[in-house]
Amino acid sequence: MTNSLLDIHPLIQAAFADGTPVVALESTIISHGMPYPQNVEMAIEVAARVQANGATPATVAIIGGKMKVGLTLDEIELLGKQGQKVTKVSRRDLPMMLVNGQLGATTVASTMIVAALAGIQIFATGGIGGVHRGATESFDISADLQELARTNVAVVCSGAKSILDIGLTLEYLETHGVPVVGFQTDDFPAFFTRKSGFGVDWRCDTEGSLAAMLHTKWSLPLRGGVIVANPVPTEFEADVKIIDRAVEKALRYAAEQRVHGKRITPFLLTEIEARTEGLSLKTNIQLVLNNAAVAARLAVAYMALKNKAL
Ligand code: PSU
Ligand code: MN
Repeated sequence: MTNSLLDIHPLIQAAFADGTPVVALESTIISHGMPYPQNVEMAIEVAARVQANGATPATVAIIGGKMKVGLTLDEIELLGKQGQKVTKVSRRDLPMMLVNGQLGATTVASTMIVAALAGIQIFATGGIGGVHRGATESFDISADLQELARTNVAVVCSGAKSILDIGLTLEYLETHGVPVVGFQTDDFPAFFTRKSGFGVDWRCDTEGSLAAMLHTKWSLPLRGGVIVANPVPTEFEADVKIIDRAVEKALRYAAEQRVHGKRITPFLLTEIEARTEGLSLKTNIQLVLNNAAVAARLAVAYMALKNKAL
């Protein structure tokens, strides 16, 4: 890859050269998704989980006017410590951030863009952005959904949080041709819990069948991403009532404070975490770890298929 704005860590360049699988990871989850120091511990453990399952982890961030693919421990620590002071970077913010040299954390949307530029097709995170509750009035629809419609990266996640309108989010994805595939489930997960009350379009029970689907989609080629919806393991599932109560209170507080635009998602995440006394954080960390493992095994299976097809 010769894009001069891309800065790929030597370990990831080596993985590319060897033809071994790489999994992209986002950084907004570190800076805006969790408190310090748990965010840094999570980022390090997630990278280790990717490695333990046969792939090289590549955390993405915007640093010094470059799109960095693969971060050092110091860079992860900086993102975690600076927290919400770091600029949250979605598609629309990317060009200016590459000019002004500020420290930026990438969302699902911008991580997909950078991953695709670098040649990485598999990405693990916690939850995606989506259509917000009340979007018929506010028009608040995360740029993550448009990115899924146009960029060839599979996002392994645990669905979407109930801060969003999950039904409308799934409708939007259908309109834009984004397949939503349940991994070993028929239910679209609601992040903290395994079921949202909505189904998935398709179910895959093995990483091999997921890989075959991705390979077929992109061979056609049908452009765009795929959501691999991987529910939190049962033993780490949160109590629906506690989560629902926290979400309702957080939404009311956000409305009172008139929080909107790019601030709303981090605001709600912080409020929910505070209102569940860290309970939600435990679930959050475990589901990301589980997504990292599935994404790594998917990257291994996808690489094997790609090599066979050559
Ligand atoms: N949902 C979560 N945790 C997160 C995010 C969403 O449960 O950390 C972050 C992700 O980076 C996601 C972004 O891409 O928020 C979506 O922000 P917005 O709604 O402003 O597009
Ligand atoms: Mn928004």
